[in-house]
Amino acid sequence: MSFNTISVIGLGYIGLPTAAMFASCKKHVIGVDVNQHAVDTINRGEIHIVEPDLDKIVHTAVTEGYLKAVTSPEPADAFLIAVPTPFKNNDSTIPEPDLSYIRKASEAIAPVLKKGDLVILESTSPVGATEQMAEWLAAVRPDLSFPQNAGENADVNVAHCPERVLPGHVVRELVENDRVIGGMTAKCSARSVELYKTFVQGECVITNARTAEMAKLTENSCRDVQIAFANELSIICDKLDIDVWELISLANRHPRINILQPGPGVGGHCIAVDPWFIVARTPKEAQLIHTARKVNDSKPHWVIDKVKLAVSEFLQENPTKTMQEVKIACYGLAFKPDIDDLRESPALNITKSILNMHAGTVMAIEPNINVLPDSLSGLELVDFGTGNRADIHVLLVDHKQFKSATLQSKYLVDTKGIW
Ligand code: SAJ
Repeated sequence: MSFNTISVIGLGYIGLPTAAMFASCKKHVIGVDVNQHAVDTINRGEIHIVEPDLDKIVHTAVTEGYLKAVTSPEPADAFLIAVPTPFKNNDSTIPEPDLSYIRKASEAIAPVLKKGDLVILESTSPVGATEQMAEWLAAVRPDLSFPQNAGENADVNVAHCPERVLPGHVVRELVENDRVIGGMTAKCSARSVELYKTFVQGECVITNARTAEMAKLTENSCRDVQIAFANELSIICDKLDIDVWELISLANRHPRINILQPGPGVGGHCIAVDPWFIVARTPKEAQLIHTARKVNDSKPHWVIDKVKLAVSEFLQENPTKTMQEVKIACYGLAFKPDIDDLRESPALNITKSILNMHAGTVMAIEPNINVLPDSLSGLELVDFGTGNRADIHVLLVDHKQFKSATLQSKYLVDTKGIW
């Protein structure tokens, strides 16, 4: 049976591009989101997120009638769940995954499920979440059979197929990346491959649901551990008066060494979050992964201490100046270079801390945004030339505009090593 109508639950950074890709292949796509503003925006043929090339694809899909957005699920042949999996809001030292969005989404689609449907969990999830989702579906629909009880004969097939696309390159990577397909049975996997082959040109590699869940967590934990290694090196080198950037470029000349780049900390929704899903599940065993998280989370504090030191050195060497007269410029607010995404950004958090602790003027230079978020009231958004006239300079993101500029100052905290 082919897939004529596909429903995507959660129209955010992953769900919307995925829905748009299916629609661009002339599939009828029903996007579902609880956010009325997002639904209205999409139905006008516009987008509510920033992702290169996505606006045109969504506009065409909506205009041609292949994509529509709604707030409550309608029948379809396949359902892809792409909702957030944040942390639970408790005081635990190890943050625990919150599956309530997945639960709500599965309980919302359950009433419209029919025999032959496929349900795919795309959200990054702790090991066991797909089996849990199948239980939630079965609890609402005792009249249908599911893989956990009926195996290959299930009425509804269930799989985990994690998204692995890089923000800023989503449209290309959705098509080109290999896809891990973790069906609860072989038939669930085969049906999922058939679905993704609508637009995926990469290889669809089959495994089981638990391994697929762990594969996604492993990829992001691997990157987190590697960045932690670079961040720890930068702190060691600072103490030993060695240029960490030169050191890494020398070490990387070894044919089997590829050290990543230090920075102000690790941001975004993925690398700084997903390793906790492993640590929360296996706290005794996940020692290295846990330590890497702590190393990366502590890097912003180290940067702030460096800024404090630069301010006190400046005041010592300029005794006529008062603290109120010292101007600090922070270069970059986004969570990584050449994007406008400020969510979970170490650069933003460091700038906020500097703003809170410093009595004088704090300026931000962020070429990718025009308006500052409300939480930064008191901060001045200025151009590069104005920032240049500050007393203390804090480079937080290696945006291309900063890389092509030069800045020389005795009072420079350069977390990306470009000046
Ligand atoms: N960073 C460094 N040093 C580096 C590389 C990155 O400090 O050498 C920092 C960045 O500045 C940023 C953070 O790490 O703050 C994360 O950036 P990123 O580019 O490594 O990753 P994300 O969060 O944009 O996307 C990741 C990707 N995962 C991997 O590369 C293994 C992407 O493929 C995933 O789909 C995405 O997470 C996700 O959704 O899980």
